[in-house]
Amino acid sequence: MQSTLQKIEREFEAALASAGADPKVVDEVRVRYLGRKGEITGLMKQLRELPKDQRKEAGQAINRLKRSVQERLENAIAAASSAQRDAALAGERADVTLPPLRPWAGSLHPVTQTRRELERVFRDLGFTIEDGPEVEDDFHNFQALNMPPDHPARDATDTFYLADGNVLRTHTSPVQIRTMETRRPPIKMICPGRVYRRDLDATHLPMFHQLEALVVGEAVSMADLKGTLEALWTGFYGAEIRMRLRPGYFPFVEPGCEYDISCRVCGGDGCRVCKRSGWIELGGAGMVHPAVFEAVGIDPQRYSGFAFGLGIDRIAMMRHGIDDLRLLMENDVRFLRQFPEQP
Ligand code: FA5
Repeated sequence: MQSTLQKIEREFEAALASAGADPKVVDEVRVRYLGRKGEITGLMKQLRELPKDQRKEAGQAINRLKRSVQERLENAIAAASSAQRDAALAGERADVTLPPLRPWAGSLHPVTQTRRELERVFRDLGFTIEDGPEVEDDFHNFQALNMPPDHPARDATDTFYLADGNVLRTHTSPVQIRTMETRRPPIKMICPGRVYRRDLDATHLPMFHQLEALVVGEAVSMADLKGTLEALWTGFYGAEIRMRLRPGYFPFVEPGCEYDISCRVCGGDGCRVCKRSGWIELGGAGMVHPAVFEAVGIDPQRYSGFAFGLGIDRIAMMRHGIDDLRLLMENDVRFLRQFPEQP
């Protein structure tokens, strides 16, 4: 029996040594020696076959071997699992010198960027910024702007009518009326905002953005209008920009005009963007019509004023070289990420 025990012990030691630090193999060794059908467990069963006088001594020897094997297995299992944990931790070690992943920060919509830039120029010129409702009544959107119900100019803008007779405002000009109803001259204000028309193609949106400017005071003249427009566009685009006025008709101004700036793409020589003319049309303008002053109770004998409007989306389009306005309202982030200017 003694030599059998020595042989098992030697084999166990060899098996444990070759298991190394692999917890799975160490456990296989445990099963082979101490499992239900293991070699040391089997020795206990063989005790019964020994002569009675040898059983006690052999039993004690087997138990000694069993305890020693158990102890060495526990140590080996602990060492193997701590080696495994160390290896896992080494694999997960963070390199604190690596640059951090930058989260993608949102940015302002190109129309908002353009609106804010325009507002900055107007603030520098001393204008206040006003607001008005997008659902407007007929009086403010049309009548007070010298467009009575049968006026043909109403057909020029395709209007969204609401069931209660109100409209989605077709321009920002009604804010001129609302401002003059509540404030007396001198007035020097702008109103940027959303407007709506039944339009949709590459240069026309059903919802777009306009900016209205109104200046009212004593002896305000057409020269003031031209000077203000020049200050605005050179402030916005730079000193090399040239501007011109052309006659134009809007019922709420007299005289009325449209204004162009020299094409920024070709510098005025003529190209595809300006349709070979060298000029880009930006909006309408003119001297406030006496009928408008009368509608809001301002004396047209004493006061005069000018107003102009512009399309913010069209300016954003030119500024960023966008060839289809519809891209601006689709809100596809792949498009918007190309204009990453931060607030
Ligand atoms: C007007 O709306 C006048 N209220 C402007 C005005 C104000 C004239 C004060 C005189 C005094 P108009 O319909 O031309 O004018 O529009 C002004 C600008 O809005 C246009 O030059 C263009 O840049 C822009 N615009 C017009 N329709 C659309 C549209 N569907 N989508 C995008 N931009 C548009």
